[in-house]
Amino acid sequence: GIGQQIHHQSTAVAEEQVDPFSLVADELSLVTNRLRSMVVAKVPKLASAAEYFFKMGVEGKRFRPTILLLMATALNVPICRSAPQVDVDSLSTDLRTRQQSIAEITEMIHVASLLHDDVLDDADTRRGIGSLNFVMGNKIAVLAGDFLLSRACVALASLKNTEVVSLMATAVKHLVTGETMQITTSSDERCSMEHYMQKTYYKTGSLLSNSCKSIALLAGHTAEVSILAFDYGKNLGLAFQLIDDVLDFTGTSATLGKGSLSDIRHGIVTAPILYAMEEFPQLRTLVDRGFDGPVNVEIALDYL
Ligand code: GRG
Repeated sequence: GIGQQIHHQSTAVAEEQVDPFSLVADELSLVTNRLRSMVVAKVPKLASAAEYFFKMGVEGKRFRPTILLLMATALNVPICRSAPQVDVDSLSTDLRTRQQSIAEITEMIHVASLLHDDVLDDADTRRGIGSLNFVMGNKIAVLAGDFLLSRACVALASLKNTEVVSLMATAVKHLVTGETMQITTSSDERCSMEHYMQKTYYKTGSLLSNSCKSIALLAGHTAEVSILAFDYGKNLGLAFQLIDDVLDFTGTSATLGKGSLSDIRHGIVTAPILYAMEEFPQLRTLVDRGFDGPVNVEIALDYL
């Protein structure tokens, strides 16, 4: 009876096609506006550089803050009967503001990593416009990334929660670790799925897993619930990167906001290549050469 009722209700919701993102659309605008105000700097060049990626129309998908706001909506209720309950009456706007701060911190760390990544890759396009390094030069792009990280640190400190500070600092460490793994690997390592998944967790999974866990901890949930939030973020991050890696082959500059085939052009081995290699071992020779040269890229694409 109850099961059927729940099924009936959930089908009704599915039929209405509620867009989960619309649930937090207003709050997302608030977070975006706060981000713009947080990156104001005294030195004009630094201010305009930092603002560059939070400008109206070039904010990116804001996937991470959206997921974190939805996570807060899902978790700010008592959800586990056997575990100590979250005191709903004590759930104040203060909690929600603190969780919005996690969304802002996460986006600032993410954007800082994009700014540095584009310098490392010498990329000329990001979010459909010129990358900051292309527009203002490498030095300003590196400093703008550092500035965003420092703003994230200040916001993190004001939450006065050492566990959350530690989680978010771990995510930054993992971003740096993942990127280092990507640029320093031997050919054997690059051909292992295990290595790919580890690197992918560091580069994309860790920021989401640790920020999702932070949302749960701020809501006062038990370790058990916060681990579930962590796993959700981790798996979503891994799925996001796997899809991103496929889109690098199938997308266009217009849909990606940057050039396609950028991984293969940089000699980066992603899941589609690893799967294709199982069927076509000849691909290994091209991987060993780092796909250098347009002819090798074309040959590799034939196998995909
Ligand atoms: C300064 C924190 C810091 C790190 C330095 C360069 C570096 C070390 C790490 C780079 C990590 C990196 C670029 C990971 C890829 C993450 C990723 C999936 C980016 C694309 O995210 P989207 O599609 O981008 O959400 P938008 O533009 O929509 O925000």
